[in-house]
Amino acid sequence: MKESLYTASSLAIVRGAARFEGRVAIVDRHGAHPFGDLLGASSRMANALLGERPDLLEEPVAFMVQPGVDYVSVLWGIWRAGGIAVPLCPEHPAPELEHVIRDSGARTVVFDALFGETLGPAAEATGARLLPTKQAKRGSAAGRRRLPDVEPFRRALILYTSGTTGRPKGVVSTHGILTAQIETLVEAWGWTSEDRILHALPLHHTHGIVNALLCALWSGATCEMLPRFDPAVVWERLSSGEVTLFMAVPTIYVKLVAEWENATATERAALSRGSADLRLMVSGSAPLTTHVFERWLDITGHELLERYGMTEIGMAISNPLDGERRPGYVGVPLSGVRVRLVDEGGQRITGEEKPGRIQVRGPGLFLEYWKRLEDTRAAYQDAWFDTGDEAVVENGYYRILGRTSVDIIKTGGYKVSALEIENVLRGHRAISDCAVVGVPDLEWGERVCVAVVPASAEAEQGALLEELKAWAKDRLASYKVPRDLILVEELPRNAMGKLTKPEVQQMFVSKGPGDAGG
Ligand code: MLC
Ligand code: AMP
Repeated sequence: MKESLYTASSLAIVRGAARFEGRVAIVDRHGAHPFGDLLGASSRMANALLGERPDLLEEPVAFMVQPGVDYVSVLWGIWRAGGIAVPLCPEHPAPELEHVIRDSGARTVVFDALFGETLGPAAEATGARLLPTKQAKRGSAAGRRRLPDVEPFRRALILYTSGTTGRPKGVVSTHGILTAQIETLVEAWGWTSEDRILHALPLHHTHGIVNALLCALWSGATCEMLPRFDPAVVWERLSSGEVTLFMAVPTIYVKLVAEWENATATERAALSRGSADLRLMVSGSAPLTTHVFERWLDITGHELLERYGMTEIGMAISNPLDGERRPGYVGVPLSGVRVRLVDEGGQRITGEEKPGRIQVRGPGLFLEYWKRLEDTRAAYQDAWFDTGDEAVVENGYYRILGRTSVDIIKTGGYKVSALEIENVLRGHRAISDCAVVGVPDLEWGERVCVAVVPASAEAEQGALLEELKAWAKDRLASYKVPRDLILVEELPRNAMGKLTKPEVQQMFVSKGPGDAGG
């Protein structure tokens, strides 16, 4: 009886967890939680979501839950009830949250009580029902029922990601797609139930959800979840001798290097010694500079394993677990993933050393952009997904050259759309026109910067930047907020009248980082 209610599941990841019932799945600020607890909690959660219904039948359910055991219980609870999980970022302002809830069509938002104020306006605007995690954890008044069969082809997850146009789009994966993505990584990076990963990544993106959390759960490993990234805490845990795996974006490694450099000689020695024992450290989501690769090697003795991926495709190209990890390169296609380069006309490029756009095929590719058939179709050439990234193959390894679109910016590992930011900024009364660009930055990869044609000749650069920052923060995720501003009389355009963003980027490069007054 207990078996069928708590552990029997058509979902591979949940079924697999039953094999590890007594092992620790999650370590969070409340302590250690075995897989058996996750099975029980997610079953109750599923019952609470179902109420009298037998199956949520792919109803999207949003959730805003702190990193830790409850996050997984809610995620699995939604899946076990037959719903589609839509994670929300607790740091997003109301308009971003409202967009995700409205666009996904989620009618229920499971939330931790401390996020009540954050969620209030978006829930009110969309009419979504707020279900406290605490209440959902108790299960359903209707009692426990047999949970529905959820086949691999059913939709599982919607992750919101910025594209070149409009607001962020929902990238939909099925259970089968997630399984393919996970199995590829578990095999490539040698995950076992003896692993323990230190998790300090956001839980509304694929890097934190699939690569770090779901791979650990799939393998019967332990996932130690920090409430947020804090360099001192991460160093303390990395050097504890308890962790075997770590995954992060390059900005995190830059911040960890800075933290180490600020420590005393004795502290540095202890941090370096302690972290040398990890089995594997991975970098991805943005380019890792050879400088950071070398610094990390000096400090920890680890050659960071750099890999390349995207929300729509999962991970596609990776340096090897065993074998040469070449700095500045992302390695070779992962098992089961097909990768090709095409030229501007979409023709396949053969042979090495000719740059082209990366296209990908394989069982880990997303199903669709949520309710955007045209966008989904446009993302493919034949059955190949076009990433919009350019690369070249040199001596067998892929090297990423950058994006084809200047309107996509990667900052701190987050992808943001310049056009989305411009649309919001143009709503400010002091702005007549503006151009948002990503400017190379040693810490953030790229910095979001804006050239502004002011509405009034009296506008003052520094004051306007501060005003715009405060204003944008209420409307956009903080990583989309411009960090620097230049006032211009007009934006640079070519003979056709088209905005020339490289020229805007150059203005900021020439000016250098720092305050907006320069
Ligand atoms: C924050 N700040 C920034 C910034 N973000 N400044 C410039 N550019 C940015 N992008 C500023 C804040 O305003 C604040 O300034 C200070 O930095 C600290 O802010 P914070 O929010 O506390 O920063 P921190 O927690 O240190 O965040 C840094 C980070 C975070 C690197 C931990 O950006 C992060 O978690 N990034 C990971 C994103 C990710 O998971 N991407 C994967 C997408 S999936 P002040 O002045 O107020 O102190 C994908 C596919 C794949 O890409 O291949 O994986
Ligand atoms: P996202 O849309 O947030 O999933 O981000 C995916 C994008 O991140 C890719 O299209 C690349 O532009 C970038 N990216 C991921 N990994 C790497 C890497 N190792 N090097 C360079 N860019 C990367």
